Formats: sequence, structure tokens, C-alpha cells
Amino acid sequence: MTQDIQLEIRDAVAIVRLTRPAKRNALSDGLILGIRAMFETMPDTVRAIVLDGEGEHFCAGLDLSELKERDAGGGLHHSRMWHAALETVQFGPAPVIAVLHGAVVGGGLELAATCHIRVADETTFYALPEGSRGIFVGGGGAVRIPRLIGEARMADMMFTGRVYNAADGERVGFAQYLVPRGQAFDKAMELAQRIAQNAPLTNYALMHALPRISEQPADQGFLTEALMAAIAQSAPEAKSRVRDFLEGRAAKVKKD
Ligand code: 1HE
Repeated sequence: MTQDIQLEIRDAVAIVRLTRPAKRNALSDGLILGIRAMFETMPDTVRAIVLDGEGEHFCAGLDLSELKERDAGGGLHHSRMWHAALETVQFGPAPVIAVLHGAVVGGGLELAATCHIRVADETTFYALPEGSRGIFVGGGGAVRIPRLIGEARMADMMFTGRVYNAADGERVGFAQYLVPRGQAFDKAMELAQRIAQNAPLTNYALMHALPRISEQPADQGFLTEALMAAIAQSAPEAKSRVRDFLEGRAAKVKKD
């Protein structure tokens, strides 16, 4: 496996780190395949994953030095290789929390959009320079980014080279959390530890059922929701958690 990615396990939480800071964690083919291999071979004790990038920037996107003259077929296969790798992140073994800081651009934004939660610090900025480089997104961004910020905003970013800062990025929906500089990793770990305590079927439903339901026509979505709800609530873990609440042993919902 490539040296540009590292795995650290802390109890039920895995920390996956892109370790190519000299190239701003640019995603070479080797690194994309490394991400795929890492998510495919994650130990089955892992219940939540934190994805970080070493250095000042989360990820500068596609490694442009590898952008050779490809014919149409080569370009198609290259993009599909990214799709397959990022699918292992989205539909992998556990929810993924991205630690955003500095540049989250191009394929780096496509990778971030694949994660389930994004925590950004104040240094974060978002861009899709593909537009000005004469190329198009190829790592699933055309599908996933409009789901976060809407098609019109994505088109604007690519037409005009618009860059969103951290505050505006949170406002439009890139990140669910915005924290002071340097604090995104700690916040992501806190969220990961909490998510790791959920009933596994709840996390499964959120990762695998929810995104599919939101793509289904309402009539089919309601049925899929009902099937998933029935499966989740019949698990012994759900029964014992509900009993804990009814018997006063579980936390109430509290105003923040
Ligand atoms: C790179 C890359 C890269 C940096 N591929 N080598 N992505 C982009 O168009 C973004 C291009 N990168 C940048 O705009 C800037 O590098 C950053 C804003 C991310 C960071 O700036 P800075 O001043 O901290 O770093 P730097 O001096 O620009 O870069 C440091 C080194 O990283 C330098 O190499 P060096 O050998 O001269 O030290 C850069 O060449 C190298 N580097 N970014 C290759 N992306 C599935 S399709 C997805 C399509 C896309 O992602 S297109 C968008 C690509």
C-alpha cells in the first residue's frame, strides 16, 4: 500500500490520515487505490472513522501531475476507478467524519462530500477549480455536491471559480459543524466516539437506507423507510435501549 495514507485505531474509532502534505494531499492514483484498500480491509471492530489530512490543507484534489493525455476510454475508466474507491468510503464499514481545514478543493471536495459528517475549522475553503482547468468533476461530485449545496451553487462554483470560505461553506451546507482553527480533529473524534455507541443497525440505516430513500419516489421511499424501521426496532439492542429509557436509566433529550 502507498505511504501516503495511514491508519490508527483508538478503541472503536479508526483514524485514516492522508499523509502527503508536501503535495497538499493531492490524490494520485496510488492514493485513491490506497483509500479503497484501507476502507475494504478495515478491522471489523471499527464503529466510526475519522478522515483527516496532514498539514495545512485537507486535500488539493486530483494529482494534476498525473493528468496525462488519456483517450475517452481511459478517462472513463479513471473516473470509474474514483467512483469505486469513494463508494467504499460512503458505503463502507462505518460512518466517516471528515476533518476539514485549508483547501478542500476539486477531488478533495468530492472526497469530503462522500463522508457522512464534515467538521470544518475556520481555515477551510471550498472550490471546484476543474472549471478553470478545462476539465469536469469525475469523482462523484456531480452527484454528491448538489445534494449538499444545490445544483445552482455547484454550477456557479465551476462557471466562475467562486471560492467559499469556512463560514459561508457551513451556511450553504458543505459542513455540518464549524469550529475554531485547529479544533476540527478533536470535534470529529468527539462525534465519532458518540456515533460508535449507536446501535449498529441505526448507523447501517443512516448509511445505507437513508441516501437510497431520498432518491426514491415518495411512495417507494415510505415503504423502504417502513421496512428499515421494522428491522431496526426488532433488534434486541433497540428493545433494551427503549426499556432503559422507560425505566429511567437512559438520558433524556436536553436543550443544548
Ligand atoms: C499539487 C496539487 C495538485 C498542490 N496536484 N500537485 N486541484 C487544483 O487545481 C488545486 C491546485 N492546488 C492549489 O491551488 C494550491 O496548491 C493549494 C491552494 C491547494 C495550496 O496552496 P499552497 O500555496 O499551500 O501550496 P503550493 O505551493 O501551491 O503547492 C505545494 C506543492 O504541492 C507544489 O509542488 P512542489 O513540488 O512545487 O512543491 C504543488 O505543485 C503541489 N500541488 N496541489 C499536484 N492538485 C476526479 S476528478 C477531480 C478533478 C480535480 O480535482 S481538479 C482540481 C485539482
